[in-house]
Amino acid sequence: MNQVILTGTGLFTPAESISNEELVESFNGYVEKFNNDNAAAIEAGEIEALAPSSVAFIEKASGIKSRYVMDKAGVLDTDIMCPRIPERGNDEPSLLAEMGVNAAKQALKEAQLEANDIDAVLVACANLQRAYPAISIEIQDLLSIDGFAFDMNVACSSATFGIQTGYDMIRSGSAKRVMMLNTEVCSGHLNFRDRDSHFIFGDVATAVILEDAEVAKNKQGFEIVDTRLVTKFSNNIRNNFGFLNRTAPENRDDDDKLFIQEGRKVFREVSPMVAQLITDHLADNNLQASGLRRMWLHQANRNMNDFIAKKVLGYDPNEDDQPTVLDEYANTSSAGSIIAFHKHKDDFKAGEMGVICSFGAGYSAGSVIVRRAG
Ligand code: CO8
Repeated sequence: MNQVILTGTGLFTPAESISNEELVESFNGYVEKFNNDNAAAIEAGEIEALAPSSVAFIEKASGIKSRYVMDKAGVLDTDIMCPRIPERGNDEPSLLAEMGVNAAKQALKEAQLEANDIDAVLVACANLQRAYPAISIEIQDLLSIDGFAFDMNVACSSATFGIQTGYDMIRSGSAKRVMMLNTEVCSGHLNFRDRDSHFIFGDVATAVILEDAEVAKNKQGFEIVDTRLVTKFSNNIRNNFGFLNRTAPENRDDDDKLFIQEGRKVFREVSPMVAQLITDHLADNNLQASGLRRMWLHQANRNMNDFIAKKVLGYDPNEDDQPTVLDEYANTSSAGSIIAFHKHKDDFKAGEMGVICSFGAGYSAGSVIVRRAG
């Protein structure tokens, strides 16, 4: 089997950011208007009054303080509460492809490669903007890459599933150099009128380059020691958006055509599942948790990550053990663990080890053990 090395990462961060204060002010403006407009029906007990959101709740329950978005004005406008992103012509680069190319260029630079050195492109994300042609094939075209490309969706776990797919392709010899991208406009699938979830997500794109170690130019990358994936069906995180929606027009705009979840249940069920996955994965590789320099966890919830890291490491983790980026970026679905890795990997010394771990809808979770080369 060929040895695989991760030689570059890239991050595209949107220009606009929304603070919790701004988001809550907008949400509460909508609530006030809704309750005023429906005062008689609320008084008569026909509909329930909406409750306001709170900055203190959001920060305590999730750790999120702000999120980047592709369109701030549309999200904050109480008459719209959705990003407004004008449709582009078929001859123009699509939004996701453009974001992906931005992240890709940064990753290529770190890997010391030109785009045409790559022979496979994977887009692995939760929110693909169209059915076909694949966003990855469009990115392949925009970067003039030969070879092949395909999209895959494993919701928030897509990055580790994408890394394992690239790793397997390189190990088996079907590709030498794989670019894996996570392009997320989560704001397009978020119900900004839902108090339980309006604060959760943000937009971003990340990129990772995987190479056969024999051809890698950047010798300071991270060797992929092993990968492991797990899935278990659950309806607790669900989005029923899809091509069959038009066949039932009476339900086409219902809330379940956007992100919905039973957040408490997700927290309770997924946290132990992920801790067990990492613990078993380390043990099966004859590794101890004490040998880990860092864990780059999926960025959904601060308390969830503290629980998982404590369970694996056996002590309360600090920011160096388990860095947080969700305070600034919120939950960016598939990209979260890769943002954390991108921003917090350069201080690693040769031989030091870490785990990249993502988890989310499906349920799905993935663990990637890496060791700094060089
Ligand atoms: N402001 C004030 N109070 C609130 C608010 C609010 N905004 N929202 C809820 N409350 C209240 C509730 O009404 C409740 O009140 P009471 O106790 O009186 O009933 C109280 O606060 C507590 O509510 P919860 O139990 O819901 O709060 P939690 O402490 O569980 O926190 C979280 C909610 C933050 C959502 C938490 O449960 C969580 O983070 N869970 C894990 C979620 C998670 O990791 N999900 C993974 C999703 S990622 C994925 O895979 C999907 C990918 C698809 C991407 C789609 C892009 C859009």
